[in-house]
Amino acid sequence: MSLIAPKILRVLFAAACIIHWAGAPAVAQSVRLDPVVSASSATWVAELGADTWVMLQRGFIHRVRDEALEEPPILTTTCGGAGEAGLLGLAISPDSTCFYTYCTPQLRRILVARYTMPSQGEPVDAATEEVVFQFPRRPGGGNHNAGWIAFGPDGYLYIATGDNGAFDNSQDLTIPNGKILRIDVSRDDFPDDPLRNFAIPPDNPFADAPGLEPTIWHYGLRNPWRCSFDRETGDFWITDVGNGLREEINVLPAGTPGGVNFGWPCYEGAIPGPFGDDGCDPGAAPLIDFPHPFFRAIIGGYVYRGSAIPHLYGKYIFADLVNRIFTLERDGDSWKVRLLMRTDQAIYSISEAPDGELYVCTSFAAWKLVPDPCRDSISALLAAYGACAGDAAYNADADLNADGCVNLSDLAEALTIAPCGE
Ligand SMILES: [Ca+2]
Ligand SMILES: [Ca+2]
Ligand SMILES: [Ca+2]
Repeated sequence: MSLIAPKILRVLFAAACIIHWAGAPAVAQSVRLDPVVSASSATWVAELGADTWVMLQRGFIHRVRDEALEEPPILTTTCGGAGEAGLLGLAISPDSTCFYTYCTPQLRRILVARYTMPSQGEPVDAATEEVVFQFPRRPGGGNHNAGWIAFGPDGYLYIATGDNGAFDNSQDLTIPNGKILRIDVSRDDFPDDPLRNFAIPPDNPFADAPGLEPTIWHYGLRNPWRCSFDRETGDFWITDVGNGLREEINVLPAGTPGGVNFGWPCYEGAIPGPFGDDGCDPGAAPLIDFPHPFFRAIIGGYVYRGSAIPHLYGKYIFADLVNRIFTLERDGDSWKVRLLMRTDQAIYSISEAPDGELYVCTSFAAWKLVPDPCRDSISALLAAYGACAGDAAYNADADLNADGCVNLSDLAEALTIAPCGE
């Protein structure tokens, strides 16, 4: 992997301004991706106090130091991989005393492991690793491993698993593959089973169903690679990567009971699945689905609850693998999708900082989504160009040198605003 100077990356990723405005208050409208670190195949960025961690698919977690991956890694695991396998998910416990990883050892198993949180600046003590849940990958190929894990508002650990390339797994309620799982990591209901070290929440839909997999919360998913809880409302956003026709976004209002069937493989998005839909449980229709080839693989994100980019507040931010980030917002009874920006690297993952700001992992770097005041200033300047005080088009916010007219001298001022002037 070549190290690309952050400044060059910044130019490569100059964001598209999505809304032109004139005479509007100075509210951040434009965004860009600010480089955090060059890193190939990063799958997650986590912020822990003053530390930033970047998790790599090939099995490592590094701290970021001076805009580089600090060596050695703070954690080296034996379950790195490539393609859709490897170290895929990371969750911090609500009390920040430990963290959890999701990975695919030798492509034979799915492993959720727990580690004690290190002190700031210290490496992870690998000897603290504990198996939380380990179960077989199903035969079918190396793909569709999903891998998102997070604690829900109810304190339970949610685990998104894929169908492992064998479609029928998703409707098979005796196995944990192709599902959203939900477990209580504070207790062990299986003292005789070293591969199940958790308890079953009593309201899991199959908690007491003989022969069925009690960890299942929802099912009928193909490859729910990235999901999230809205930190303000508790709504549960689940994206499912499609087969060859549709990419889908689902949302469940907070408090929705378990047992939702998302339809795969009877349905791919809102249309019949690869074997048709005869005799299928209609299940839950997606909130929205996107056809191929307009979309390639959906990368689920978050409802933005940060403060740096006010106009994104409350909008769901998500991506397509092939180079675009979008917003989704409610518009009366329907939902409106807008292009937020394009990138020139594949987008792998979006993660959320404790303050609600968002990180984005692409093929060769990790980034933070930030406002772009330079682009906002230039947009305002163009809209008011040539206007002087008293003219209808005049905008004092665009008159950056406050001489009463918006002209080239203001452009010179605008170019001193970060990041234009860097
Ligand atoms: Ca056990
Ligand atoms: Ca579905
Ligand atoms: Ca001026």
